Amino acid sequence: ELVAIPQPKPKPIVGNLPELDADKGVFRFVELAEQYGPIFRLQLLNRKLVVVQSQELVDELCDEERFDKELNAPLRNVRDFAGDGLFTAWTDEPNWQAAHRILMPAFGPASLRDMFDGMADIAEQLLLMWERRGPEHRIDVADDTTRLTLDTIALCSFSHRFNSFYAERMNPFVESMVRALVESGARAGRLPGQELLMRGTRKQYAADKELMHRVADQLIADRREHPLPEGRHDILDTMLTATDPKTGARLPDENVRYQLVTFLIAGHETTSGLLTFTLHELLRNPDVLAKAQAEVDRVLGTEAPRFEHLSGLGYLDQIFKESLRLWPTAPAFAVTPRADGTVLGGRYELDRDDTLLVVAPGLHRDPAVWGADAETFDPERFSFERAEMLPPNAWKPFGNGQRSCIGRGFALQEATLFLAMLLQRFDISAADPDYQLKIKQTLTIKPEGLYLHARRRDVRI
Ligand code: MNH
Repeated sequence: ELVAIPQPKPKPIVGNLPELDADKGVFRFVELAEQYGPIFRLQLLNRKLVVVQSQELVDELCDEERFDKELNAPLRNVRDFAGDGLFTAWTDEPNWQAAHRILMPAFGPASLRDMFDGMADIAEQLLLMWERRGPEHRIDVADDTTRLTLDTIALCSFSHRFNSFYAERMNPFVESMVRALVESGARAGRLPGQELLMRGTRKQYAADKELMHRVADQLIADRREHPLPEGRHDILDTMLTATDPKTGARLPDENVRYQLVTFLIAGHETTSGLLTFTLHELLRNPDVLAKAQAEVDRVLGTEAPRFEHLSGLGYLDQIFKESLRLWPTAPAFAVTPRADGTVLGGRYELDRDDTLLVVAPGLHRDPAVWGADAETFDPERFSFERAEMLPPNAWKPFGNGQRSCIGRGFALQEATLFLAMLLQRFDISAADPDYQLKIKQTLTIKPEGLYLHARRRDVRI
């Protein structure tokens, strides 16, 4: 009853590498599933990968007793600069467990309430800028939301202001980070030894890594020199001073540096991507946009937004969930079997050293769960009644279990607040009505070339 996992015919040396397509990125896996089904094996140079994209099989992979997070090739490269920070640590590393215990509460509900004002502060800056530029200005959505989310994570977790809206160019940290992430992905697809020939690329990468570490070390040094006033706390404080409830130990300084880099990376690329995809969908779905704006008007009216308003914005929450279904901005995560002889779906035998890649854009279009119209953007899929009916592990934009996203609540609060403030004050429209979605992939995915117009509404807040 055991059957072989389907695999495209491999070529000598490169194996199935020619099946991939840098332009299509992770969506190439979704295409390959049409031909090879919801599970297939790829041999990529000297690595092997099992790609899984059906709810039925992913549900098994989410059983943490049987599978653990794996650092697949791009993530191992990211580990070169993000070290044993939460995102790139192995589950059994003591520093992952300690940081997990110390930092989880720091992103819990009580902390999120404290971070509300910081989030509103940065959102206010961006919206004021849009108002001043006027309704004719072509707003570069990905660029401006990246500034928003970078400044927000830095202010809310480290009490540091990057002031990205005052700079012509993208913050140097972001430039280095984006280049280093692209390089991490590219390295995974190069032939052994190929890098040795690429002197310029290696030099740039080394400089980018150095800059990211310098920014993080500077933040730590600043804080040691200038502690927060009595009674104020932030995440950086927690990282530097909190002790692990289990061992009583503090996080080593080097690990704090890696956590800072990790939070700056993980904390803003994905959320700005979420906002950009969501605005793209709102611009092409006028009914959804109108309904969202009506909800904002009903809940906020002309009041300045408060934390208490957020729980009333249920339709906005459905919109973000549906956006993350079609466009999960961290589009894949990897797991590996804990034991030898693990069998998946009762028929596919796995090797202990197999890497199984859960490809969320494929999973999130599984017709058995989402129907034949899986490509249609429809926030009603996440109405309370319908969301309750979804089978387990059908929707995984934040990863799985203990290794799932620590910033989920943070990201959704930030995105909800920003969208609410935007719709309360502005009517938005597409700057290019014929815009065709073009996705740029680093470690995350983000629309490229999306522009909108924002016209101030006649509301006094
Ligand atoms: Mn986030 C892990 C998606 C926002 C910090 N995040 C993950 C994983 C996914 C993910 C998927 C699991 C990766 C894996 O299994 O290899 N994260 C997102 C998305 C958004 C997001 C789609 C926004 C939308 N993440 C954020 C924000 C922060 C953050 C904001 C910081 C404030 N994420 C993390 C960290 C981890 C993580 C840290 C690693 C957690 C762990 O393994 O302990």
